[in-house]
Amino acid sequence: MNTEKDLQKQTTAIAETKRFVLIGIRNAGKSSLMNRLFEREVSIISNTPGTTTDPVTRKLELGKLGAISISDTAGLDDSGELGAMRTARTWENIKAASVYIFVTPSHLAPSKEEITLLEKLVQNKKGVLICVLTHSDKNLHPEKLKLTKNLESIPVDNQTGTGIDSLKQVLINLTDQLDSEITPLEGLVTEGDLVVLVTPIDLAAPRGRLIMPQVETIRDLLDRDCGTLIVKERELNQFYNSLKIPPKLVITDSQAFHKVAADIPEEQLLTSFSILFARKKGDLEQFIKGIINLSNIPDGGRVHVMESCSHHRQADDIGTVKIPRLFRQLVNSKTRFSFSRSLPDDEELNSIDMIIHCAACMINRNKMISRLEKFADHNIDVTNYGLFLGWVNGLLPRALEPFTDLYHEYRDLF
Ligand SMILES: Nc1nc2c(ncn2[C@@H]2O[C@H](COP(=O)(O)OP(=O)(O)OP(=O)(O)O)[C@@H](O)[C@H]2O)c(=O)[nH]1
Ligand code: SF4
Ligand SMILES: [Mg+2]
Repeated sequence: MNTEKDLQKQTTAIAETKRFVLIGIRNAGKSSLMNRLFEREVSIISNTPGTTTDPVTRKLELGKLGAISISDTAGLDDSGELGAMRTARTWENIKAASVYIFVTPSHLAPSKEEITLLEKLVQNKKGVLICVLTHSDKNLHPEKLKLTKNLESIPVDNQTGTGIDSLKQVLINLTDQLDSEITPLEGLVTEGDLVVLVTPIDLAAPRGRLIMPQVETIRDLLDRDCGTLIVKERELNQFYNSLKIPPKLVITDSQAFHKVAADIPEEQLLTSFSILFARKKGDLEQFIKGIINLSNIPDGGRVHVMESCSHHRQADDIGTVKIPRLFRQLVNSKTRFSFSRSLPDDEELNSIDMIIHCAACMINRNKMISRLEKFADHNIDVTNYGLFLGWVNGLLPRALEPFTDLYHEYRDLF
């Protein structure tokens, strides 16, 4: 029989877990450590350097820390063209992680790649850095001691498993240090509130289930002891008018904004799932500034539409069809469009004027924030689907009204 914990482990998506990454040079013992942590064979181990080529990510339930995900990665000293691609993927994993576990063999002098890696990780103040000294049955190399003496270091012997319990305890003790992503309705509702959710069931809706932002929002409302009415946009007016308690908030799919706004009173607080996720996963303020700067797009400028997963595209797909059409109609008819599901490289970013991003429900906040920082480094304005569709439907600043501070700061700029 499944315990409640087992069920939680099975149902927590990797995007919602705190992410840990095992990093180091080839043959440092990363995959051996991964298997020790999971107590089973998750990664392939061999004494041939470069055994792990693609990151391997698995979920693990770790005491009061709850569900975490751990990624085993390719060695950062991999060489050649393929090696560079693997190293780039390892860095993507590092950027998405909250905890970096630097794995290094005790008995060997530090390599130049290890020294560079540690310098970069120490500079990057976002994550927690932990050092695991493998081959702990051998003497610690004096240079390795020098390199790691200021880090929290745990000696581990992967052959016997000595030190693994201490490492797990150190990880569990990080619970209070780790920032967890806010829930969709954090600060927006209180116990006893009624919230109306409008979820169109159209061709784009997956068969027989709801999409992740809707599911997470419903769960959050239940956790907060709120009442929920879930309707399609067609039934909204009828049910809304029969309510005895005025809803605290109406949350709609961005694509139904126009109809929903027409069917509820003007004073009713209204926002979208996508705007809730813009705040949860990224930086709502940066997305608002992106909308305010829409008119800066030059003739012939390039807008890049980015998504975070490979969902099936429909004929009238929001990212590749609707947004470009609306943008050309309402902002600038001469705009060029491009699309991707992964981060464009630096050279490509230099030719992009604006990014419109999906709600990013399938990636974690750290990953989205690292994307946003990259866009800011390249001076690229960015917004998200929900804010863009809110603006298109004349619902900005109204759809920001539930976020009181931002609303007061920006309402006069629309
Ligand atoms: N004696 C000893 N051997 C270890 C230890 N950790 C790993 N090894 C051995 O070192 C070799 C490399 O281990 P892996 O776990 O595959 O190393 P890795 O860091 O994943 O290597 P790549 O995937 O190539 O980057 C294997 O032969 C392991 O059995 C350890 O703590 N002690
Ligand atoms: S990650 Fe983006 S594209 Fe994928 S389902 Fe979520 S919002 Fe849609
Ligand atoms: Mg490996």
